[in-house]
Amino acid sequence: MRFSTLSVLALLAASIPVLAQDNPNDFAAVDTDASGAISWAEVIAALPSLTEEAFAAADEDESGELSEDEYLKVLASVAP
Ligand SMILES: [Ca+2]
Repeated sequence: MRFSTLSVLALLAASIPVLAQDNPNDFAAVDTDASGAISWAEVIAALPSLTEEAFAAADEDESGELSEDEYLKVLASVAP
């Protein structure tokens, strides 16, 4: 009994960071400060392989951040 409880706890602990990073499709989850736009720091946390060039290209209004529409285009561009 004790072993199984520890196993469940270990599984939960191991899966939490994966869930946080494995959810790039959720705009609200990526916008960690809830500003309504995705900054470079926020986008890199969700999509570590994204280049600054791709970020700048997606930032169509050159606000320095990505709106939800702009972010969805980034997601489409990195999708397999
Ligand atoms: Ca933000």
